[in-house]
Amino acid sequence: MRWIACLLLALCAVQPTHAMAATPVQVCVAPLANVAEAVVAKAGVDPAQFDCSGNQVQHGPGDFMVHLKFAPVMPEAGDPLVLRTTSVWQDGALLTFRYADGDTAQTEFRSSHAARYLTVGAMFEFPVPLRRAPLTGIDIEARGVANLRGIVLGPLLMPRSEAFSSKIELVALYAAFAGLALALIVYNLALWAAMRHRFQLYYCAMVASLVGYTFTSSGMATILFPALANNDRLRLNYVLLAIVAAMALRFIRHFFEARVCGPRMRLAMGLLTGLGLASSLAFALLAPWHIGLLDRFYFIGMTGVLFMVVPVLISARINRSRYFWLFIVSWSAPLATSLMRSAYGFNLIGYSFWLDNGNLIALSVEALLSSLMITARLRELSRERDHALAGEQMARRLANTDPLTGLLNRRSFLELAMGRKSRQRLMLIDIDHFKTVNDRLGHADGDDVLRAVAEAIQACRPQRSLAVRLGGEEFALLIPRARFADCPADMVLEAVRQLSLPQGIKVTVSLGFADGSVETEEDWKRLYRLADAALYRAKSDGRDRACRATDFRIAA
Ligand code: GH3
Ligand code: MG
Ligand code: MG
Repeated sequence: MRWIACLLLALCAVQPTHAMAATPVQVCVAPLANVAEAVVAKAGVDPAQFDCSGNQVQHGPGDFMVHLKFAPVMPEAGDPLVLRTTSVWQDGALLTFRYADGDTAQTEFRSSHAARYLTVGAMFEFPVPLRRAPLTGIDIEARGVANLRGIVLGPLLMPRSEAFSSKIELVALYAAFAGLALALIVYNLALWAAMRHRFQLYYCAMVASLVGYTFTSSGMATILFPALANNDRLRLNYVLLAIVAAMALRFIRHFFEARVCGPRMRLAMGLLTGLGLASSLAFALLAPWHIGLLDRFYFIGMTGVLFMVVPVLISARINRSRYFWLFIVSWSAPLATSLMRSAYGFNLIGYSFWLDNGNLIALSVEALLSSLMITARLRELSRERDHALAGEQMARRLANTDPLTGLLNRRSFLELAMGRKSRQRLMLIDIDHFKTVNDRLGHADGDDVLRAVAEAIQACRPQRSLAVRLGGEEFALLIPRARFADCPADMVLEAVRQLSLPQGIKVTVSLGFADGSVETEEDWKRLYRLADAALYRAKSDGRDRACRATDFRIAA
């Protein structure tokens, strides 16, 4: 969390370094019908007929005369001026540039041939023709204007060199975003291949549609495909952004645990997604017919999709979702920008370039934070896995060993022993008079004696041999033939005699051994019977000794 806080602070500290040397421009508008043609043509506009309040939207759709007011400006030699405005829905415009000496120049623009003037960032960039006198004003006769957010939005008068360097910055921004989006898609597809979480696919679909939206909303679509009229590019914007929102909602639904989004919530999500997509399609197919209403309908749908996040988050909190905070932290930036866009859609806040392109930055912040979160989550998972592995190993060891002595228990000993074809030696080892030991020392110290004897037997155990506590105070060694010489019976007897035990007592063991294979259950039973008989013999011969089964005849 500390690292994330540092990163966010660093991001906030990054400010655009590019200072625009643009001339401040005031926009005055009037419906074209109100402006006498003669006035426009000869002497420029009559200020009395124009609304310079900046509230352009109140005039609704239609044809307009726009007067751009600024202090007279003379371009430097070799660096002519350009006029930049943000692209809006309109059929066309006739720009009249007015100069101090009364000279004028005109530029005609049509939405269907917008590629000529459209530049990266979806801005119209009109070169200002060079004249000897300073530029004093620009009149724009705009026709078929939807006026959803304004008639002439964000006009800037700047030297061409300035416009060029801001274009380079934008290209860098879009290129960085494209790289990030590609990386996100590849990374999430790879994660999906490994983890098969459905939300990873929706995340990829969301990023891909956001790339599509950026392609159209940045103007790139028209720049690369000049046949695409500017108004049609705007239609695509609506549809692609609705798809982004639909995919985001799908992602959110599957991102949280299934209990977070119940059937009613899922139904509401489906309906809102449908409404969002339907409203975008209605706009794309029907505009400019009732374009203001269609636009309003669209923003209502999209805001509905956005606000669906609220009940989801409440439910995630109530249902104690593990991903609640992860979502809040990484998605706050995209949600905040979407909220701003909704406010802009309802004309509650004014236009800003970053409103249009804020989602790129927001997605970058989201990706960065999500990656850190995923790293933290993976670390947690790998720790959980290590714990589980250690637990499993421990459980296996506990299941296979005798808890008191740590030797094999009878079950695992038989599992390991069975199937040994070659000749084996089975030594049965029984502590002498152990009952007396228990009586003298008590059960707890008796246990210590058992542990000490087990350690002595373990120390004598040759390689590839098995040492087992068969039960009570009876132990066994199973030694392969090649190792017989490494473990003579006397060695075991002596090792037990040498033990230093509680209260300085001494114990001895009796040992009976027999040789044979343990390929089958029958073999085992036979070998055990022989060794047990030998043990019995060792006990009856006086204990603290070893006896070999072949040394005497056993009754069958
Ligand atoms: P022998 O020399 O004939 O083998 O005599 P013994 O007393 O060793 O033989 P017996 O089989 O009569 O007694 C075994 C004793 O071992 C009885 C039981 O209380 C004790 N014992 C069995 N399991 C444990 C255990 O886990 N801990 C302790 N402290 N004693 C045990
Ligand atoms: Mg005994
Ligand atoms: Mg016994």
